[in-house]
Amino acid sequence: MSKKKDFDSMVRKMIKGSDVVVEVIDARFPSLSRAKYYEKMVLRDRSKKLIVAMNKVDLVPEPIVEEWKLILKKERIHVIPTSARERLSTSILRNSIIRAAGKDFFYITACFIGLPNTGKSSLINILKGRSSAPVAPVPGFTRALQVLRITTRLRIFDTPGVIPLKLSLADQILMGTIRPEKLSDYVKAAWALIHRIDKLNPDAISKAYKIEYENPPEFIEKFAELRHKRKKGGELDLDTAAVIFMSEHVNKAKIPVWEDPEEYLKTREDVEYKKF
Ligand SMILES: Nc1nc2c(ncn2[C@@H]2O[C@H](COP(=O)(O)OP(=O)(O)O)[C@@H](O)[C@H]2O)c(=O)[nH]1
Ligand SMILES: [Mg+2]
Repeated sequence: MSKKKDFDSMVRKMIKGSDVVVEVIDARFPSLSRAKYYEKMVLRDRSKKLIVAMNKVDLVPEPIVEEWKLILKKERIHVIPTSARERLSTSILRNSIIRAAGKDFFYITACFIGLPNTGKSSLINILKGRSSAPVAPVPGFTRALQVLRITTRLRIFDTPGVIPLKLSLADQILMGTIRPEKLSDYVKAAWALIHRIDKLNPDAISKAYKIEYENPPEFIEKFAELRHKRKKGGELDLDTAAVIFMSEHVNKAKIPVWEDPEEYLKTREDVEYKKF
């Protein structure tokens, strides 16, 4: 079986065994990072509750977070904006899980699902109170199934991230669901990422790096120069520059970029997340 199929069946099993499913999405990309296919699976089953933690709100201006919260509320999604990094609303999240399960349950089982790198393990670690779920800037680090006892009543499953089929390569790099070093053509991948970010927020890259550019190839060249990345012969080492640029985006969130709620409302379509 392929890795994706393994992950998919594991996630399905965990959803089946849980009373509450917490989907962790990235507050910068609330629509792109939703795994609607699993949301639907949870919402279809009346015995289960869905909570969406919109994590990494520290990376997005508050009014944007508020707009997204309203949009998702209208789509009947119960959203809790959180930041594992700044420990924002993590106790609200814990209480919501317990409340969602209802008072009929003494033991509550919850699972955390979502794309790689959205902060599932980080949030669980905070709920637990000490480091237990491995946290990694490396997407896909959480491999094996992990069950963690949060309180005597609450057990949580941490899951590896599962990537919807329809996500483009540019969106995967954008959201950090793949490791830049694993890509085959660094420079082309970096161009695709720059193009994607330019579409979302045209000034973000030039502001973050203080580099003016007309197009992605020009940016990577100037970035290589800025960072003194050269091959032995003296020519610019664009491959190294491209990997550094992508890694700084994925691991350090160096570029302030997010999905525009207004744009989403204009172009919204019901994206189907297919089974693998
Ligand atoms: N800025 C920011 N980074 C976060 C937040 N939560 C997690 N991260 C970072 O995102 C990366 C992935 O986190 P991890 O918990 O391993 O994600 P998982 O793959 O969903 O389990 C790590 O580098 C974390 O430090 C947050 O609220 N804000
Ligand atoms: Mg994890």
